[in-house]
Amino acid sequence: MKFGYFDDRKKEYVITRPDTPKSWSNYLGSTEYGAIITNNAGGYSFYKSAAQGRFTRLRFNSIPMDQPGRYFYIYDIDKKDFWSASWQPVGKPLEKFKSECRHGTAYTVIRSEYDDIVSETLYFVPLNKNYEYWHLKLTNRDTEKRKLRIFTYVEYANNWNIQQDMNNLQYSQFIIKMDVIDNIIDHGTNVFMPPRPDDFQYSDQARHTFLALSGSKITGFDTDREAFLGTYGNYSKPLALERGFCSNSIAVGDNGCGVLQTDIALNPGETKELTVVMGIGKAEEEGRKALQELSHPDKVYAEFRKLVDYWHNRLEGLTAETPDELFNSMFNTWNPYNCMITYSWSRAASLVYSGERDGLGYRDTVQDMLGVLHLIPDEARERLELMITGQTSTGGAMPVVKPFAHKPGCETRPDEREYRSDDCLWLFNTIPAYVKETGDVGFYNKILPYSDEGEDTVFMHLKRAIEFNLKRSGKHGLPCGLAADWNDCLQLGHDGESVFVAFQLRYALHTFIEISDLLGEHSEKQWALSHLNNLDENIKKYGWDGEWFLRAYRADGLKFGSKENDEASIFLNPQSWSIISRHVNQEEGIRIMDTVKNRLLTDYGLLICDPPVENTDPNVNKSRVFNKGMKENASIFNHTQGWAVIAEAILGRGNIAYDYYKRFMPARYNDTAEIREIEPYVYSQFTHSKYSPRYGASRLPWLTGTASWAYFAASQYILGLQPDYYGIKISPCIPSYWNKVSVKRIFRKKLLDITILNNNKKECGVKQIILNGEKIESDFIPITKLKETNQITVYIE
Ligand code: IFM
Repeated sequence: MKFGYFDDRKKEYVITRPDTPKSWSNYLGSTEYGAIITNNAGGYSFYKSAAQGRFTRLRFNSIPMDQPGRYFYIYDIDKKDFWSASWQPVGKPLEKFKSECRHGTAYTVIRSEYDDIVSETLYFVPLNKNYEYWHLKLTNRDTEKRKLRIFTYVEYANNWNIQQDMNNLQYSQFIIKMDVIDNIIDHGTNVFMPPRPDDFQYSDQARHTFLALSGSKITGFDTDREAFLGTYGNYSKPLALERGFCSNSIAVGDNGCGVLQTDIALNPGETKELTVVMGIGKAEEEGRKALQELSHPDKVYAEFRKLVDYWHNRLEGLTAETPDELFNSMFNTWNPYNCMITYSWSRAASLVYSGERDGLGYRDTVQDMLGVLHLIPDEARERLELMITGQTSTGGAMPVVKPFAHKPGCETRPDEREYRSDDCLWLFNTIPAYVKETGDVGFYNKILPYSDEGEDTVFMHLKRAIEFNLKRSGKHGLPCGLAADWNDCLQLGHDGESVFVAFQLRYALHTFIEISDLLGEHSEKQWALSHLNNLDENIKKYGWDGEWFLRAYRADGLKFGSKENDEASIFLNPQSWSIISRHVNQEEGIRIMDTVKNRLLTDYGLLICDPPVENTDPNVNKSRVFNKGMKENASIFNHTQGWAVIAEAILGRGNIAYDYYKRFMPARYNDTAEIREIEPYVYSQFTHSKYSPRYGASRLPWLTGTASWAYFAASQYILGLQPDYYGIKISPCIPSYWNKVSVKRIFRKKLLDITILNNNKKECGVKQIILNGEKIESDFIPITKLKETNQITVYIE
């Protein structure tokens, strides 16, 4: 069943009916001022942090999943009927209420029609502002004049700290103080306390937000939640709407809300517009200023245009036209946009990440960056430096880095038991990718502090990451498991050993050798080479299980991911990474990936492991806490799918690589949205596998490492565009039935207009490249040969 479609020209996903199987959401704003909005106008807003800067409420895990939000209630004064400008929360019968939601790049438009009144609400955060607009346009399609009364609604947090607001009611219900100053609502918490601008995390300081309305005269207000909704009312039936007017309540203590009431009369065919502005600061200061900036509706449209141009220009940096339209929708808009949102909010703000996490998880963040480097290289460099300074002088990483609180050189070093074995090794994927994208080779020599003490060049930071894992190697000479090794559930113990991390370490050594060559660091190269040879020996001796690679060892020798295990006897990651790390040769790789196909493939992608864990001691594999077929317990864990695509592409099997890519591509499920349930335009953490009664349903949309790896796999391996230090390699690995692909890529400010021709229906192998009329001898184009604009034709064998 279909609930919407991709409008590629506008870069929008259009939801044509509002009763989607789950709330389908979008994000507004920036890393300064962020917001979530759903197709029914549910959601919440936050400043800097979704955990400690949350100033509006959403009640998590409720029915519906997305309430409350940013609502307009519309009341017909003569008929005494009311509805909302989004289908929910009032929820009029769908035979009478028509609604369409357009989720775009950092904006959402909800258009509805009920009883001859058309409403269209545009929600967005203007660029570089700490406030959001809700712009409402009302049109009367009736033959009679209509007298309408409009009410805004937002519910405020009592404390910007989500935990305090949601749980510590005996305290938080007594610190809110609402006010209305010059018709602007002031939402204050802890207002008698001094503000502490340099200590964002301190929750008991004075904070203010404002809510103002422009374009229509205010005729009433409510700031006390119960006064508006009624003690026994609810969002679908607020007391004030049943009565027809507000009570001008001022909440001091208990719970606050932002309701401004305004009357609008519309002649037949007439349209009127009004704008709400809600943001950070005091009503009489920032509120007044924001209102002044909103002199005319044209101002809103001008800001909106700027926002759309900003986002669309960003996304223009890499686009493709392939024979698969759904690939194009994902690749040109939704996947990079998904990467940007994940980069911005890590795992902290969604309808399921409810703010209990804060800051940037080390491994997740470093991986997330892979998806945005080409879009925002300067911003990404800053973030990369932040993460590098989250590495301690031991070479290991702080598990979480908080951008608003991080003090390099002064952070407490984590306890040995807290280090994850894989964290710093992700730097070997992201740092070279940054340097190759930008050509900023000097970055390797940049000196950055460690989180606790000391400093080093980026090159030496990388060396220390390797040393960290070498030093923490176990009995078999493989890296220790430590607190976790990407898979949070395997209980390897500190001294257990991870074969997956061994492949990461191999990848790190291999990459370090490449960088040493680049920098002319010969002794470092020799150092890395001897460790690489040693590691290869150990992997060969102890990592192989006969038909596939083991997943790990516990310190007492217990194996994970072995034919000796009745459950979870094979894991996907060590197989794909044996190829990514170049440990195995082509022939071995093909054998391994054939085994993967036989053992792990399902309709919706590859299982993370098989069979599921049902009897294994949870002290060995904690994924047993999950029902089988979910999360780390034999689900289709989407984060891992990109690695399998990359592995197949390295092996040159374009048909299989693309088949795997498509199986977890969200857009593929647009027509069966009732099965996938979540948004068909964004990636998710996992899909229920055949072991679950919900086979095919996906969960945890938006904030996931799946986004960056899917994008990286598509751009660097399927389309085969691999930036390098002194040029770019173009080596596609595509399905044989793709005869022509066009790609536009901005690379170091130069436009590459690429046509890939596959007349012989092959899967890979570049026969010839013609660059601006000149024949290139290999699949590598040196930067020196590139002009401002370049016509490139790539002929597949
Ligand atoms: O690698 C982790 C990630 O850090 C958080 N989500 C689950 C993944 C696998 O356990």
